Amino acid sequence: MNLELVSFKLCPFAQRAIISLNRQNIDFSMTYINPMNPPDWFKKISPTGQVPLLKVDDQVIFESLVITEFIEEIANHSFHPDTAIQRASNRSWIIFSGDILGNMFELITADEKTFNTAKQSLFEKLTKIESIKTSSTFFNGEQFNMIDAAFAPIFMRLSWINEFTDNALSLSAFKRLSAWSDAILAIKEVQTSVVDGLDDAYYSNIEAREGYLATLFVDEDTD
Ligand SMILES: N[C@@H](CCC(=O)N[C@@H](CS)C(=O)NCC(=O)O)C(=O)O
Repeated sequence: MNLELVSFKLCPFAQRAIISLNRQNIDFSMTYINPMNPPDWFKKISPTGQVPLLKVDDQVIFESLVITEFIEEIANHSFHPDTAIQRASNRSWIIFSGDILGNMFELITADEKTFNTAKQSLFEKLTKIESIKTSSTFFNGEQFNMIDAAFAPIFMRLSWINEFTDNALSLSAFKRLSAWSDAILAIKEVQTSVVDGLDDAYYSNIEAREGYLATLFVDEDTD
């Protein structure tokens, strides 16, 4: 089976699939396209115009949750919990985490007022997750699962934003989420799921959007 993942370099949804593929030791090729000028072949095969897309031989699947579920199904062992109810609950929280990424897209582009609204919405969601997160290392226990891969891009971007600013989105009030974030960001497949220098690209991307967040950057040139 030939797998080709199509994405933008900065796409957090694709990062979930990259982590899952690497964690499962599944061979795939990566094709990055320019979000500002997607090629015609992409427009032809993408029903939504969004990435990630996974080309599987001559078929195309889309939606990161579906792609990561597919990866689970073709892998030799599962990084999803054993029971149907736990798997369903994980999927619910994975979909919820997509809304967190929505808040984060807003945060990086917004003026001060919208930034504060998006931050409040983000922190309300984090509070809900903090309240259901147990003291285990990862979401379901001591094993890194698919749901941990889904949250990895969120924690990675939050940690970058906190580095670029004086902890504008600090997780310190969330003890369990902070420990969970540390555990996820220490995983090799998470660290290698982005191209080198993506933190600098993220910095430049936020700077170029000239929103309120860029004004919070501490005066340190990352170039
Ligand atoms: N629900 C989708 C969201 C994917 C998504 O929002 N992708 C962004 C890039 S990270 C995108 O393609 N944006 C371009 C657009 O919406 O036109 C998933 O989980 O795969």
